[in-house]
Amino acid sequence: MYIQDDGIRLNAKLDMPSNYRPGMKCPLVVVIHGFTGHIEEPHIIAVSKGINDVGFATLRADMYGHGHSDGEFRKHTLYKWLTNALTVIDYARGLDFVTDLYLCGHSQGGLLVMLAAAMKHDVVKGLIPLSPACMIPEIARSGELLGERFDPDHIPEVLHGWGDLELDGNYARVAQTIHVEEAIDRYTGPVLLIHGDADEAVPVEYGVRAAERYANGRLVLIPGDDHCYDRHLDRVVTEVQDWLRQF
Ligand code: FER
Repeated sequence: MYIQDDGIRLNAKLDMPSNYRPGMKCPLVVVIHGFTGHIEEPHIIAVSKGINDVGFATLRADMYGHGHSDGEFRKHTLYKWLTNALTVIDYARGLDFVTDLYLCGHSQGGLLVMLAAAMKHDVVKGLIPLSPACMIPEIARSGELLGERFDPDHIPEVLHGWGDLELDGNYARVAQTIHVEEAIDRYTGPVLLIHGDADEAVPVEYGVRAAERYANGRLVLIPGDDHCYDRHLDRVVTEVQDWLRQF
């Protein structure tokens, strides 16, 4: 199905709890993928399915320029993703069976849900950033994205890196304006932050620092695991399930 966001179609999948019966009401978790990711990645599916198995619906959505949503990859920015996320959250809140709303996101999607939770702190019951890419704003300001250096005060029209990836320079201009600490301070609800301590894409220190700054944060480190949990995905799913069971 598609969720319309001002003319941009966002590809989304709604999955009901495994024990769902018609007429039942239940909480829902919005689940967002990372940079270059999409809603059918193994770690996104596994986490979503695990959430369904403890009685929560999930709404997975491809953000602008990713998966089967509209928009060009190279033109995506965190602002476009943020307005997408606000639209998806409002869509979820409008579903008649939904009680409480939670947000979960991986990597750039983890950063995104941290920003969205700050903006919607009055309606987001809980937040689950998975290996959140909290360093993006900071490294954009210092002039390094996609593993390549650039002049942060004279951002090129196009950023190149990581093989043949290309990003509009506006990606960096947008990222430079974002202040993660302010977003963290604006969300005081419960937070479960999970990070592999051998993450090759987002240094684990960023996850540790973010979790410690949250007023109500719980940090789970996955020993020896990488950015997409290739070694201990089951452990990640179990941690998410155990945390959600308290609600
Ligand atoms: C970068 C490092 C990490 C970057 C993006 C990411 C655009 C995001 C990673 C992810 O979401 O998995 O330099 O530049």
